[in-house]
Amino acid sequence: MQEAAHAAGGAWWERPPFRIELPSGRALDMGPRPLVMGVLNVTPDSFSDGDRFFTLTSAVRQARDMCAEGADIIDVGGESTRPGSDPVSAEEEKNRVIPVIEELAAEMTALISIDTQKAEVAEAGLEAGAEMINDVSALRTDPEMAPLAAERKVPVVLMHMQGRPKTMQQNPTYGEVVAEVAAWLEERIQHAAAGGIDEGRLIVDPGFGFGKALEHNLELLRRLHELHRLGRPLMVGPSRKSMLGMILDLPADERLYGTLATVASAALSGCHIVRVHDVRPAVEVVRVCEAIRKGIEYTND
Ligand code: 9MG
Repeated sequence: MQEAAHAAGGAWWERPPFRIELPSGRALDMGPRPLVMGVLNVTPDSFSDGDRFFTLTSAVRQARDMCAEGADIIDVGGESTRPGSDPVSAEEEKNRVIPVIEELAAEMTALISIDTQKAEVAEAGLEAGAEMINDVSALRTDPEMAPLAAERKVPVVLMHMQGRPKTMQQNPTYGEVVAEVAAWLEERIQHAAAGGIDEGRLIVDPGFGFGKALEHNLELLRRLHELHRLGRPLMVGPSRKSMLGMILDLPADERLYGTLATVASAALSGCHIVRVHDVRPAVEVVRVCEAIRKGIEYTND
């Protein structure tokens, strides 16, 4: 009965369980509750005063804080994907993220994810200790990404984006946004599988804010459970995004409460991973959502 409900798009509160084994022997266990992924942007506008050591120590400190607050995964990225942003070279991206990943891998129990669209950066990240790839281009930017992920047998996040970061917010257009995002993600799943990646290692993400107007983001969030039909774990990254700024008329650093409303909605819709800047509040929201979903006996999962 439950399976039939998922096949039909799922009852909105259900979360189909998934477990992805990692080459290290660990596993991403996405059954009991949504995992919380902390955002670690190692970009000039996030820490740097021009001094690489300052950036490294600040980034490592922030990652430690996020782990202490309960992050399950730290997503380390060295290239901004904000609307209007320009790409950076693989060399520069590696210079930013690899020293950070090396430090974190030596001391951290949280899983490290590398947020990049470039196989060269992903490979260096995996060598440095990352165990997961978050590719916002869903393997479209670099043809070497699929063979790398296939060979390394790591989980890969395939995120939906209409257009490219430089221009994606200029005039996003959809007929039926949920159906189109689902069909696009299905095509990327097939592409990844054809490239040799085990389907069981794929995670899908509707890509809030990536080539979407406010109405598209809201509809995707409201109908998130329908993406369970894809048969893969669902990740979301609504944290501090402009959709919240549009609703609340607040700058990015004042969108915490708005972010938490979206985290609660996604958690109650059965999503598997929430990508956030503010880890502790998200961990608390997720725990309360689980208590609502399952009852008090499950709150310590
Ligand atoms: C890197 N990055 C920024 N926003 C994101 C989102 O919504 N999802 C994923 N997977 N990555 C994101």
